[in-house]
Amino acid sequence: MGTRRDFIKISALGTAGIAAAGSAFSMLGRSALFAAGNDGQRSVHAVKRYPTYCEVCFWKCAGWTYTDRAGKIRKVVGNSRDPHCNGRLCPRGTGGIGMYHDKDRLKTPLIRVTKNGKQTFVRATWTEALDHVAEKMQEISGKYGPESFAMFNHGSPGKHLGHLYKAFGSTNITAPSYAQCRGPREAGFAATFGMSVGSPEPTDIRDTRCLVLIGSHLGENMHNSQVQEMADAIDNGATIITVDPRFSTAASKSKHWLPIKPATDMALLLAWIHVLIYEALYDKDYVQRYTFGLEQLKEHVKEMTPEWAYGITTLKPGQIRQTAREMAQASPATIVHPGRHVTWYGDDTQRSRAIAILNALLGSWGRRGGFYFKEQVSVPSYPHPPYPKPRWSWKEALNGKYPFAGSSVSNALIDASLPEADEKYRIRGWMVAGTNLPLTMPGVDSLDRAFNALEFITVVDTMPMEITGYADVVLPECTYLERYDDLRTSPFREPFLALRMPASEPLYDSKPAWWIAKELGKRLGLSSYFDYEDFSEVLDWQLKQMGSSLEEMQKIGVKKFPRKSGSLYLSPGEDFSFNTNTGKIELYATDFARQGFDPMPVYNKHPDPEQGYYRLIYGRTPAHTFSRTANNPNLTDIKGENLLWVNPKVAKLWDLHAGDLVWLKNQNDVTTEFPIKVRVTERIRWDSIYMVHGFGHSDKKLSRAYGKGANDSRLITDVRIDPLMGGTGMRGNFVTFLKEDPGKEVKS
Ligand SMILES: Nc1nc2c(c(=O)[nH]1)N[C@H]1C(S)=C(S)[C@@H](COP(=O)(O)OP(=O)(O)OC[C@H]3O[C@@H](n4cnc5c(=O)[nH]c(N)nc54)[C@H](O)[C@@H]3O)O[C@H]1N2
Ligand SMILES: Nc1nc2c(c(=O)[nH]1)N[C@H]1C(S)=C(S)[C@@H](COP(=O)(O)OP(=O)(O)OC[C@H]3O[C@@H](n4cnc5c(=O)[nH]c(N)nc54)[C@H](O)[C@@H]3O)O[C@H]1N2
Ligand code: SF4
Ligand SMILES: [Mo]
Repeated sequence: MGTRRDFIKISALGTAGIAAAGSAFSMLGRSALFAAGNDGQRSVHAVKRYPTYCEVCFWKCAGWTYTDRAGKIRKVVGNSRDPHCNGRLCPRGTGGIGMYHDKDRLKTPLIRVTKNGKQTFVRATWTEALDHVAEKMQEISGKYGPESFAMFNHGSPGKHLGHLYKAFGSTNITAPSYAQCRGPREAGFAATFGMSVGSPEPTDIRDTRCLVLIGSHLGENMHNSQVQEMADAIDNGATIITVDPRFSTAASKSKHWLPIKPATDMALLLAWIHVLIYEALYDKDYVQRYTFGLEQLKEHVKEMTPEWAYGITTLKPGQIRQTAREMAQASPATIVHPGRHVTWYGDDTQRSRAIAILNALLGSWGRRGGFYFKEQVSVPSYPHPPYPKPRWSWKEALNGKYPFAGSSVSNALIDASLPEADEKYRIRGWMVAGTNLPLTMPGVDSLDRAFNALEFITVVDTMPMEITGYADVVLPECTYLERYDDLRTSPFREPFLALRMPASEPLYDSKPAWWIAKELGKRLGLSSYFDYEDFSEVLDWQLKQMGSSLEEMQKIGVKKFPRKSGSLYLSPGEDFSFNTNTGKIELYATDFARQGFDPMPVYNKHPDPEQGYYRLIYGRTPAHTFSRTANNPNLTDIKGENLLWVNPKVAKLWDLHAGDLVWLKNQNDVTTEFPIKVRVTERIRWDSIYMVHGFGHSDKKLSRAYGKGANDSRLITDVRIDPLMGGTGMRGNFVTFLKEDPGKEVKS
């Protein structure tokens, strides 16, 4: 059993720390870092630029980092060759330099110790910290095997540390971008088209004539090129249809806003399918040629008329019919957007299936203005010995649950870390890199219990975020502007590569993840997996295999490659075999049927709030990414806290006024730690309240974010798990208002 792990606020940093090691300079091999910028020389007189790609969100826009004469990073701008951004970064990308300049950054490695019965962190040298991590990894692996280690990651550091984990013998590597984000749509689209959606989504928005957004709030969700393409599509006269209980930015640009009752989207989708089939508006040639199961689907949605859906969604039947007709009119240049954060109500794979089916009926998959066939550059992997074969992985640990999980399920790995987990597949140690689990994972109870049960936790982060408070060892990574990382290769219309290189030496005593992985590898006897001094050697080797070089990429940042997989779209009458059991687009999902799941999506009623409670919904704001930017000095200037959107009717009932501070209590009596300011607005339905996710930080060391706004994650205690792929439905929670601080007695 692990020992109880107190949450340590890093502000309570022990003073008896060990002196920090010398600067990062010598250990990194500076010459390799600065060998080549624009002109190959680092001049103190010239302003210089270095290629990078953004880490503020996972659109990964490529840009240039500019340094001043003293070598200090001054600005980041977009790379005009890059299709992810077309030369323009979003506010978060531009504000990304705030991550580098933030004085609250993690500065040295930290080790948890107990002093006079109290747990605290002491500063450590890298040698001490890495020796300690490697020793614990060996000790725990000696008892339970390397598979007993799980890694939670998001973003670039996970690539390097994941390689270390696989070399060590564990494939229990997971990211919240699956089961807390896009997993259900990947499973739903794969079951339909035999292809998942992936990131960036292959939505051909620039040429679309009708874009349907179902809770997908582009414009607040700032996925760069998608937002730019949407703006162009609007200019070109495309019809936008937005389904959202809130009048989102996208809704304000829409011809039709459908203010749906939350949690009822499935009824709307089925009614739209009904209209397309029963009014014979679907693409007959495409459906006949490419799909399987139209007859079953027709029978299935027979009674699911707009009138039926009206009683569930509160949307007028005329509006449901009209919007279906407009979608059909514009087809195949119609996109029913798959959304991205789709873990809402626990039946999300089936909702995504309904969206996929609509696209199939409209003939938009593989068509201009619908979805294009994406392609990505395949980067050769740097030579290393084969990975050992683990005795078990997250798949076995699932024990038959979530048969359509195409990627590891973070929440299932947390469950596998609990004392009651099957001993055979129990997780004993974690490494967490680039994910702030206390604000990311719903159901904080399980997370707390896992923290207490684990024998060892290492956290690799750039900031003293909440997750670091649970670590035994904290390893400070330098920011993305100060390091090399893997080449960015993402599926797009054309294959592209982008390079990230350091524009400055790492500030303080921080290090890149590739170096951390390599140094741990050395201590674990895995040096043969890290056969290089500097990561730039790996990149150069890979680039040379592809007919480029590090030198070339340092000059251009982004390189385009010719498409090899054929056309972006299906050609008229083309024979095409989809990667499904039937070789067709499956309106009737044969795999789901085989495993005992509904082969066609079914509407199930979700619970409504009790009297006096409102559904908690949340989303994004253009200037922030989750919690990772909440303390960013450039971005807190734009927006420093989240607000609580309350409908005027509700505000009147509760005597709430704009600017009032309230606390929230959920259906399980869990309350927010900090108050949130009320915003009274007609832009939200009366049955829901809304806030932007990522605020309400509880770590005092985050000097700008501490106590600002409310943390939605804390209130998400009722988690509806998707039985097909394990996604955590987070929108079945209800809250009421408290005008007094519920923690007052405890605090005084
Ligand atoms: N309640 C609620 N929960 C959610 C969501 C929601 O909307 N509401 N959204 C869900 C979705 S869609 C997603 S994708 C996930 C996102 O979940 P996360 O990716 O976990 O999001 P963040 O909270 O931003 O955590 C990022 C962490 O990475 C650290 N970090 C930033 N840059 C670096 C770096 O370069 N190196 C290292 N080592 N660390 C770095 C930050 O300091 C921070 O601790 O959350 C999911 N969870
Ligand atoms: N600026 C910014 N942009 C981001 C991010 C960020 O942190 N900041 N994060 C990125 C990531 S990882 C992701 S996954 C995406 C997420 O972005 P999306 O996939 O667009 O967003 P969601 O969080 O799924 O949806 C939020 C919207 O759903 C609405 N909604 C709530 N309940 C319902 C309902 O029952 N039905 C319907 N139809 N709508 C409902 C909300 O009112 C809100 O407008 O954003 C990405 N882009
Ligand atoms: S969309 Fe914005 S935050 Fe995301 S990668 Fe691009 S510039 Fe960075
Ligand atoms: Mo996400």
